[in-house]
Amino acid sequence: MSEPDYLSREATPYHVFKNKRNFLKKLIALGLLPSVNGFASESSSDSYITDKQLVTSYNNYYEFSTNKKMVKHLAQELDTSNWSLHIDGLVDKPMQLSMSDIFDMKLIKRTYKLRCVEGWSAVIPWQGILLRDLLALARPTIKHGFVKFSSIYAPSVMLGQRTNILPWPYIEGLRLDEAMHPLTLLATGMYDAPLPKQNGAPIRLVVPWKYGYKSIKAVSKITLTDTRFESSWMQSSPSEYGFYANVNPNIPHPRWSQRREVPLGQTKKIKTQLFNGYAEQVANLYASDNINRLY
Ligand SMILES: Nc1nc2c(c(=O)[nH]1)N[C@H]1C(S)=C(S)[C@@H](COP(=O)(O)O)O[C@H]1N2
Ligand SMILES: [Mo]
Repeated sequence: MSEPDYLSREATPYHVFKNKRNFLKKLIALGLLPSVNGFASESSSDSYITDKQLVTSYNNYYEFSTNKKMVKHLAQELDTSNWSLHIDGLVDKPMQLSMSDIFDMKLIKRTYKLRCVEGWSAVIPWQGILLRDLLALARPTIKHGFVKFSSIYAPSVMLGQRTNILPWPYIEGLRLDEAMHPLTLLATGMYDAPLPKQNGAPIRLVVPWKYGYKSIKAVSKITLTDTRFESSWMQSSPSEYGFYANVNPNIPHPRWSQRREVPLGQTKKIKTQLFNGYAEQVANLYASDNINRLY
């Protein structure tokens, strides 16, 4: 990935953002809007939801293009009807689920900040299911281990998959305890609507304390395993992208600092927080690890 141009063209001038923020604050005070929940230690000035228009038109989705603004046009070609999500590996009940099976599960809403390793972030209201609820259905036979996620492989429409910019399909992974954490979502929607194709329809992972590349789009397979494996980004750039990829302002990317980030739609950088602001909820996962080594 490359460091971005900090969104110069689509950035909202700061005074526009400020007025909007004050307006939202008034609505919240009047009880007309819920306050943003889900990120514990963000200051209230950062707790605003990013414009849907920005979140749906500035996308990383290398299967389609490395040009963030082209993705929303190209991604419409993917046929997401008749989707099946396979769960296999070290489980009692391997299964193949349709999207209607998923929609029969308990759907929840969560507003999370997504922090891309490139240095931008967005606050997004998601809908979806808890990954732990899905894994419980398949009944893992291991207590410790790893969960491997694969995106769909469809080079006839995913033109990026005809290039070797990344090994395909896009693979990501979590440790089993991270996958079972109650913050970890499989999202089927955003902004109270079905997930747009450019954002990973029909179903994508959302892990808010990790860099955005862990939040794999268009998931078609979930495999439980007792051995760690390499994600697509680890295979393509092992010195730049790790398995854990926890948001950590103290560990610079080899080519840029991770101390700050630009919220989409703003021009002013804000401080990047350890675990993207979710330390209170997730730090215990890493109690026995050196988090400044864990990457
Ligand atoms: N399959 C797949 N998933 C992916 C990517 C990708 O290229 N392919 N990019 C990742 C990166 S780098 C980021 S920052 C987020 C962006 O999600 P968004 O477009 O919904 O904001 O998706 C992640 N998931
Ligand atoms: Mo990213």
